[in-house]
Amino acid sequence: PVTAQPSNDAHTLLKQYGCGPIPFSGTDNAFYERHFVFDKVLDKRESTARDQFEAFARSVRDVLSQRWVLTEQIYGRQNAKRIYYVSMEFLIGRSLANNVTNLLLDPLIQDSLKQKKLDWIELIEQEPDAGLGNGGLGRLAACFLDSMATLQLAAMGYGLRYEYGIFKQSINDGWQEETADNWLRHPDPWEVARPNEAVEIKLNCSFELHNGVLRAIPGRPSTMIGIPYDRPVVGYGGKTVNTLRLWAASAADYFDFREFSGGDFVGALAETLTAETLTRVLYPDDSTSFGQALRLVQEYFLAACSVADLIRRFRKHNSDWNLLPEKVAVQLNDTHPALTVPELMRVLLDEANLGWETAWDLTRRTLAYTNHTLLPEAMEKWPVAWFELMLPRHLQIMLEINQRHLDAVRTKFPGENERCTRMSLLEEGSPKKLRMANLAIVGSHSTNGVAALHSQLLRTTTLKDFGEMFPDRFNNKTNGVTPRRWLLLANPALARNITEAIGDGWIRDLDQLIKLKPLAEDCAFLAAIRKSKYQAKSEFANWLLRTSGVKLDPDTIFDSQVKRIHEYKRQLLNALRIVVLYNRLRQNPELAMAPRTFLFAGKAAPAYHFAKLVIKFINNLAGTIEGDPVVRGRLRVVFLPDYSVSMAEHLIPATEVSNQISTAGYEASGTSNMKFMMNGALTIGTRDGATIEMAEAAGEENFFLFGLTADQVSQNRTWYSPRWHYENEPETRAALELIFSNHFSRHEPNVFEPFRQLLLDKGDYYMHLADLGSYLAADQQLTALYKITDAWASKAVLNVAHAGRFSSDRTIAEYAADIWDAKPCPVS
Ligand code: T68
Repeated sequence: PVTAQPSNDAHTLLKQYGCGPIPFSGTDNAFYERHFVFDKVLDKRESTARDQFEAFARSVRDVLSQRWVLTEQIYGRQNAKRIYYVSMEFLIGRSLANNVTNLLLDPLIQDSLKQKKLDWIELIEQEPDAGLGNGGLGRLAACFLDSMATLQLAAMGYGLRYEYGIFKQSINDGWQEETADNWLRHPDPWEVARPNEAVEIKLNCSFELHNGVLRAIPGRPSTMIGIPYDRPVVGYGGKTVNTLRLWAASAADYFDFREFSGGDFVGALAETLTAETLTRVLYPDDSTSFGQALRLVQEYFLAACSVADLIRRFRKHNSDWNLLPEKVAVQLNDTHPALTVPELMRVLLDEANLGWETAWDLTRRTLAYTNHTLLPEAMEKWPVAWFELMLPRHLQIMLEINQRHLDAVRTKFPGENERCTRMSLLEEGSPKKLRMANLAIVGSHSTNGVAALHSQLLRTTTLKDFGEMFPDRFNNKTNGVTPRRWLLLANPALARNITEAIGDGWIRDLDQLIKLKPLAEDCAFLAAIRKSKYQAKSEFANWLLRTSGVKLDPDTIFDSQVKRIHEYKRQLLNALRIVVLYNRLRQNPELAMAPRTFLFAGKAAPAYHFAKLVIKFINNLAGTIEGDPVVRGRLRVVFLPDYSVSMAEHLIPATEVSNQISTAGYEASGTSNMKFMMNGALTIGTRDGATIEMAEAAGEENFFLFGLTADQVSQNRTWYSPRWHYENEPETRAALELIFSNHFSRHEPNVFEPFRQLLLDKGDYYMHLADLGSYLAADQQLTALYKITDAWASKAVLNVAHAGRFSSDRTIAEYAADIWDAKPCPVS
């Protein structure tokens, strides 16, 4: 008979295998070294820098794992109200340093690095940026995750696990080129695949890929599988570890096998291809809606996976469907996940078997919607025919929603047919389309804009009819950014100044920065602030030299504009300012002018030709100035390729002048403006988005505001004549003439002719020329102030002191109180 081993022999039994240098547990080696042996089956001496990063990140993940499990347990046990932030984009960047900071592991890590002779910088640079977003909207979602975890909310992010994030940008001969961002080439140490929690998503058609083009096959229903990949979101202090759940699409196995056994090999393969193609790549267009079918399927996939998952979790702890709005709040990040409305209705009607009235009431009270733009080209509209093909049940539900909605409109505004046409979810025309913004407003209890001006314009102009129909639904939540990543981590020198002066309470409560206010008159503190700025400039210059070979002079003013390239953001206006300054020096080489470095970075959507031409112009401007002995060393223009979260973490702390120069009324909020402010840059900008509120907080005397107001921009523009500026402002004219004379394009004559058309012939829609004069005047004041070093530093301190309001903790606290009705659920 087989006798069981006595249990104390288990140890002896295992011991014979413990033949290497790393014990299974219990020693210091078990923290880091074990990952080479046990995860990778690798001799540490053979490891690459990448292996070392993975092992280190795994060690940090080990530290947080049990709290991660505990967090979910506590939420379950307390049956806490869950917050779901649903977004097609999460622009996370790197996680290693951020997790170490939020876990308060810095001292331990420093020791461990020394002991193991590891270079921290080299280690963290092994991690690719998780670039799962285009710009502000995606980065906001990432800041919100940090704040929700820090504020101990039982929150979760839902998004897509794109295999390729935002494209990599390189510059060739001045032009933008795009390559794929294969960020998951190496195994990602943070993510945890949870195939056991996979969900099934059904479509009423199948797809085939033909030469890279997606073709729908009607009448052949298909099933996709959504597999969750979880990433930890560590709140500051490390108590709460929330989850970002990203869905990956794969083909349903059983469906494949059925096809295989039927002998339809090609059909089965196509099915596999399409399902997996679905989460392959992020759409690289910001502020436009391109209306591609694959994008709509992505959006539905996100909505359907997330609804299935949150309903399963809700049902685990609650049997009464009526509790849904008390236990669940879903925030839709723009209209991209708006199909959550009909999907939740479908579940409540067809799976929970509730009646329409109940289902509708629960849906509306559970969902809330954030709008991020007033640009008409960004408003999503999808052909009705696509829903007929793919999602007929959802179409039926949306048509029923529309009918009831229009009945209500007619009751409130009898006889106003035009109003009904405008407010309908359906846009007549060919093809007939569904308006996702209207769906999101009607299907939720809250619609918010992202800065005071934006919210007001939404309610009174773009969504006026809805503002009148549902006045209580509209509200404002001014954006914010996380001070952990954007100050504590990115700018250690300034963070140290602040902590030495007022303690470290600001890290969780950014309003405490106001305690710095009296120090704006303290010479010693001003000197310290100047010193930390110089240090950040030097570090940025070193980083740039090391990573790209470009050399910067930290004794020049660092003046930055970093953001997606878009006409309304007016990078071209900034370039015109530089051409004017250049002309001044050419005409008068003796002119006293503070030496300056103008930094630009940002990506253009691959199909946005005008934006790409602006990049080309900035690069040619940089080259021409570099080659001109009259201005060399005094003016410098640098376009930094491939802007990313990580680049921003280096550049923002080093910046002294922040350019926020959109045409007033067009930038919903802006968020880099806030990061610059908390890092002690002074802002030169228009009265747009959240910049208005920043200037209000700090006092306009500490800002360099210029240009037309949103009111002036929006009134009928017949008064505006760009030609008038060309004919009557000598500097404007000289700058344009210089461009049109091919001074910046000697080898590519007339390449910048489209600027003439845009600025002079086609009416200059974004009013560059209207604001150029006042921009230059503000610029003059700014450089005059720069010479008085204490006065400059004093304004910088006042800016930092009043940046507290722009913490995403404040924003999230407002969402929690006003929209979600959610309280903290501490994990102790
Ligand atoms: C930005 N929007 C706003 N959109 O432009 C910016 N759009 O003012 C604001 O601060 C920020 O949102 C956060 O509220 C975007 O970034 C997109 O990226 C986008 C992506 C896909 C489709 C449309």
